[in-house]
Order: sequence, then C-alpha cells, then structure tokens
Amino acid sequence: MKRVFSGIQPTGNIHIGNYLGALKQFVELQDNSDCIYCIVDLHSITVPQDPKKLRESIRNVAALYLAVGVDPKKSTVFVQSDVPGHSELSWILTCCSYTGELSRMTQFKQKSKEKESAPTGLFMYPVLMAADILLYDTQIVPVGDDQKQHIELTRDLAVRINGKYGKDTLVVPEGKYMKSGARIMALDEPTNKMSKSAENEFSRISLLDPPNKIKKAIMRATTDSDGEVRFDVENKPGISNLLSIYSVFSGISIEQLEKKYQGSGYGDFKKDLVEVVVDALAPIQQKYNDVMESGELDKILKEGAEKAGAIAQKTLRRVKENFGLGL
Ligand code: AQP
Repeated sequence: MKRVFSGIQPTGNIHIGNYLGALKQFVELQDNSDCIYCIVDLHSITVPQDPKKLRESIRNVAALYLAVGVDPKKSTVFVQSDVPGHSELSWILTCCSYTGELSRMTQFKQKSKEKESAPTGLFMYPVLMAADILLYDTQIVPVGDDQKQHIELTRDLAVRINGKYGKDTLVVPEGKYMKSGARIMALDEPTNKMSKSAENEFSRISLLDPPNKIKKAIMRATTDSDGEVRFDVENKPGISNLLSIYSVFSGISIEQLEKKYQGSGYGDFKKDLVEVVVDALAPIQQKYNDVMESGELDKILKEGAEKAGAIAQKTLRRVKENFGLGL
C-alpha cells in the first residue's frame, strides 16, 4: 500500500476550499493506502495565535477530519507537535536548503509582504512542510494546487539529500491534486484563493457555517455584469468559481450546469447553489457534533501520535545514520 501524508493548519474554520482541494482526497485515499493525516499546529504559529483559541482550533480541525469521513480505524490522525520528529527533521532539512529557493516561495512573498519584520517562521514554513512529508517516507501528498511549489521544494530537497547522503535516505514524494476543486477562489475577490485567515468572513464558506451565513456569502459573491452562466476563468472568474463549487458538490458537470441555467440570470443559479451547499454540509455538521459529544477525540489523537511517532523514529534513525549524526 502506498504511504499518503497530508495536513491542515488549525488557523480557523476549515472552508470548502480546504475540503474540496484536500480533505475530500483524504477520505477517497484511505481505502487503498496507508494514510497519515496531521493537524499541523506548528505551522499555525508562523503567525501569532491566541493560545486558547489555537487549542480549540486543533480539536475543531481534528473533529472535522472525522466528520468528513476520515476513519481513525483506517487512517492515522494526530497533532503535529505531539511528534517531536517533525521539528528534528526540519532542522536537518534547513541545513540542506538554500535561502535563495526559500525566498522564491510565492506564499512567503505574499504573507511576508516582503517586510523585514516578517516572522522567520514564515520563511522556514516550506522546510517544516517538507519535514512533515519526508518523515513518513510519504509517496503521495493530497493537497490543493496552491501547495505545488512547496511539494516541488520537498522533492528537490529529498533528491539533493539522496545525492549527497545516499539514495535510500529519503523517499521522493509526489503531490496529488483534484481535477476540479484544486483551487477554490474567494467569493468576494475571485482572483484570490479562498483562505481561512482572510479578513472578510463572506469571502469563504466554512464547513460549520449555518445556512443563513452560507446564503449571504453566496448571494453576495462577486460575479460580472453580463449575466450569463458560463465557465470562463479568465473573463468570468466569479461565476466560474461558483460553477466549480456547484459541480463538485452536486456531481453535475459544468457543461450540464451551463445548459441548465442558459437564459436564467445569476439570481436563480445562486439560490440553487445555496441549497446544494447547505445540503452537502448538513451531514458533515451533524457528524461534527456527534464527534465532539462522543468524547473520543483525545484518545484517537493520542493513539495516532503514538503510531506516527514510531514511524517517524524509524525514518529519523536512518537519516541521522546517513548524516553521521549521534552516536
Ligand atoms: N482555496 C483553496 N482551494 C483548494 N484547496 C485549498 N487549500 C487551501 N486553500 C484552498 C488546501 O487546503 C489544505 C490545507 O491548507 P492549510 O491550512 O495548510 O493552509 P493554506 O493553504 O494556507 O490554507 P488557507 O485556508 O489559506 O489558510 P490560511 O489562511 O491560514 O493560510 C492544503 O492542501 C491546501 O492546498
């Protein structure tokens, strides 16, 4: 079975972009692969977090993993900072990375706004992400396509290290991206990706949003003035984004949707989309409440960390041996 690894930051409520780009793949892969899914809390402190809210958010993301269908009997689910190997391998990789390649990372450039006071953690984020992946001899990484550059860096680091320290040192992973849903855009500015930490809460739909919030976000979503429901990312990014969301949640192809709404305005299309999204999220919200009430979450995360920790130790022993570290 192939080894799969991925993670999501506990930086706020998981939105439909995280779900359609990454989480949906988590569930699909777990029947035929050895899956390890992590709540990457060390990544979240690359920007300041309120400690109380962060702890809540970690449990919230873990519960959402289970609510969308990640099954702890099939997949290993744990919190990143519970396995110290992530930080240890991250340092080893740091020493093999170049400041030039890290400076070129788009996410760093966007989030740091090229300020001198940008946190060093933001700069090192891709190296920690590479450590997360390489620590588990991962072959497949299901992610949204905003992570492509970081996956490429992870591959570069693994190949570079294998070239210098022996080809068995690290497994070179591959990214896996959805055909549709790999990049869901912000509802207010459809040229930016949907993001947990964007200021405008109506720019996203979170998995736990109530129906009235979903309705407001969709009805206010930026479209264009020609009123034609047609998929054209370049000229009609807003309606194209809504068409993608409608299509992945309903299973109806974009071509069929274009036909269905030919001649009707955006209003009818948006009203139907509200219903589709509300119906799709209702069972997830119900399961989330069940998980939270079950009191099983902490046990699942503890067992997950033990399982992940054992795999991590094996990789670290091999890496340290090849680097000549320790006795
Ligand atoms: N808009 C998106 N469309 C499709 N996939 C997306 N992902 C994120 N945004 C979209 C994928 O979700 C996974 C988890 O992302 P993350 O929490 O590690 O960090 P992120 O990519 O930085 O996500 P956010 O929502 O934008 O969070 P903040 O605002 O905290 O930075 C990844 O697989 C990602 O590709």
